[in-house]
Amino acid sequence: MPHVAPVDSSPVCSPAVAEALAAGTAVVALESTILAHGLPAPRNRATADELEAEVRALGAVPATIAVLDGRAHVGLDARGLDRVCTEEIAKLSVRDLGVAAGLGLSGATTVAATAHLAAAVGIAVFATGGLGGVHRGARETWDVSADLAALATTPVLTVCSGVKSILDVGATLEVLETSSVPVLGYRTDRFPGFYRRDSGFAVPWRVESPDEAARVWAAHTTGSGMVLARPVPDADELDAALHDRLLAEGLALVEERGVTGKDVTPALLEHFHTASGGASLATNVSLVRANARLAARVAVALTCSDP
Ligand code: PSU
Ligand code: MN
Repeated sequence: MPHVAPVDSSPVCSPAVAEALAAGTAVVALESTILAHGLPAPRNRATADELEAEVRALGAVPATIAVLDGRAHVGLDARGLDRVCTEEIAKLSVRDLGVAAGLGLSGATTVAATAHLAAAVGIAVFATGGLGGVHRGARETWDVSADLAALATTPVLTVCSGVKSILDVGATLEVLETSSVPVLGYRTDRFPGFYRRDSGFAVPWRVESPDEAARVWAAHTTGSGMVLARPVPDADELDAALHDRLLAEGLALVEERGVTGKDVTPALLEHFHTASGGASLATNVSLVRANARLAARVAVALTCSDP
């Protein structure tokens, strides 16, 4: 006899997303940690709307993903977006989804958790800002984002602007290779470094169009995810000297305050945003919007290539 009432932890799709999936219309998953823990209020709420509008304008349906009161939602309404952007909610990676469901908690989903939930309902394309990865000093701290493990086992194409230089970029690319996750540069040979167009590392492959990316994704059948890395638009790249100063300060701050674990990324982001007088925020919003557009174009190309 079970002593515990069953908990329904399956994700629920919004009517628009459910309809699009049933009809085979293009759908793009959007992440919520970037809204709840990556961007300050009230800019986060405006960005949430802008991202969804970018996707819709290109003929795809946006599906922002988060957990509300224990239930994973794929596609949020205005009220859901309000909650993600204003409430003090948890940051949920894949391992936390069952905890949130069991305890009835709300939380924003990371790249890992968003990709997991997207794949669970049959969404193949996902747009975000930056991936989590191998942190500097991981040799001692073992701090390697669960985003990398999720990409290894979750068949979702993630459109992003690479990883921040707050991470060990070379080690992150090595783990992606070990995990059999292909990395494609979008019209670039260089792996982007989020605020900067070039992280200093090369990408193994390059595609020139959404169509080419869609063809590669359609031919990728090994079960892992794929990264489509699009650098921030030229005009919005953060100044190199400013970037290097913020990075050095941010890393020192985290060390000094003893910030660890899942609080490291939000703490560094907040330092960038406050200490750059809004410049890093403009870069951040610009690149996520560009990634949402590219993801929408790839999702649409994928529906056109369906037999
Ligand atoms: N990198 C960014 N912005 C972000 C994140 C990463 O440039 O907002 C967020 C994403 O949600 C990512 C998560 O999935 O941080 C990774 O966190 P951690 O390093 O704790 O795994
Ligand atoms: Mn971590």
